[in-house]
Formats: sequence, C-alpha cells, structure tokens
Amino acid sequence: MMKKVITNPSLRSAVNLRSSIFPEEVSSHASALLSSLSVDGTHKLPDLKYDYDAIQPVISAETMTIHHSKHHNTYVTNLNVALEKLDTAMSSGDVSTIISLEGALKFNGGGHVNHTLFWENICAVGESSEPTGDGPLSSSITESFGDIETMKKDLSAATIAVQGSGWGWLGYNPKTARIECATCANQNPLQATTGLIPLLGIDVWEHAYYVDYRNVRPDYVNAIWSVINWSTVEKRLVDASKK
Ligand code: MN3
Repeated sequence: MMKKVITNPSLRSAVNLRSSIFPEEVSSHASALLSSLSVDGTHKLPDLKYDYDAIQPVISAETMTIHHSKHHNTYVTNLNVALEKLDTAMSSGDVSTIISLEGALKFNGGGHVNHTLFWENICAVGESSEPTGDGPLSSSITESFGDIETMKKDLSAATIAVQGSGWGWLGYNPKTARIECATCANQNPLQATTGLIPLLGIDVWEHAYYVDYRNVRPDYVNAIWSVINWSTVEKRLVDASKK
C-alpha cells in the first residue's frame, strides 16, 4: 500500500490551519489524531506493559490476545487507511471526500484512542492499589463522589447500562475542575464527544468480556475493579488539571 499518510510537516500544519473549512467534528478528530502520529506518519498498535495472561482470571489470556492483536489492530489499520484517504483528499481539495471520511475517522480513530487508554488503565492481578489518603486522585474522588466505593458504584451502574456497544468513563471536567462519570456509544472518543478528559475507561463491547463472562456484563464490570491501574488514573488527573 502506498504510504502517504500526511508525513509532510507543512501539509500537516496546513490541515490544522485550514480546519475552519471543515465541519467541527472532522477538524477536531483530525487535529487530535495528527498530534499523536508516530515518526513515519502512521499509527501503530502499542505494546502492552504486561503479558496477555497477566490479567487472569479477571480477563482471560484468550480475550486479551484477541482484543489487543485483532480488534485494536483492526482499528489501527483502518485508521491509517482513512488518514491516507484524507491526505489524498486534502491534497486535491476534495471537500466531499474529506467530509465522507468523518465516520471512519471517528470510529477507527476513537477505537485506537480508547483502547490505547484502556490497556494503560488495567494492570496485572495483584498490582492494583486503590488511592488513599490525601493524594490528588483520592481527594478528587472524595470531593466529587464522597468516597471511592460510591464512585465505583456510580461508574459501574452507568457502564453496565450502556445500550449495545460502548464505554463507561471517569473523566475530568475542565470547566468545573471535578471528576464525573460518563458513557459513550460505539467508539466515540470521550473528549471529542463530551469535552471531558479521559481518566479511566471501561470497554463494554461484547468482545471485551464475552469469552469470559458470556452475556453477564455486570460480572465483568464488577470484576474489573480489582485490576485497575490507579497510578495511571492519578497521573491523567494531575496532567488534566494542569491544562
Ligand atoms: Mn474493545
């Protein structure tokens, strides 16, 4: 396949400079994605910081393998295809094609962004350590929810109630400087959809739990709390509150 994914720096900046001519959603997705391109201009499947079997029995090695190497990989592949088409359409000023790519960018770009965040949100069994004391995450949870058990209960309930495929999120609201729960349908990315900065995401597409929990989504959501990487959540909160 011809590698033509906006490798030219001036073209990349032109996409941002000229973004006012595009519908808002296209330009916001495109700008967010362009800022995370790797050196050769294409997106890559990120390596995991743990083995596929490290999350067992909460998430099986089979689920982790398929989820990361097949599902996430497909979002990356299709995102690169969409960006290549966007590059071609940008070069020729083909506004109609640019607009038609919005759905593919949102779905595959969102899928890539969401899963990249998700892998960092979980950790090997036995390594999860809930925030306590007066650290930034613990304080923020207390301020917004009262205590961590209430936060977990609220986020679990919202996530379990997602209709069809989607995600539950704990996000930082820059307008109120508080954290809150939210859900997104399909692969809609949290920040581009709601303005909240993602701290913790729970994937409730069936591919994330069906092998291990069949149709019982609540069991999966309740179990995932034992493998949350709280230091990632806290780091994202600290970074988000600086912006
Ligand atoms: Mn998934």
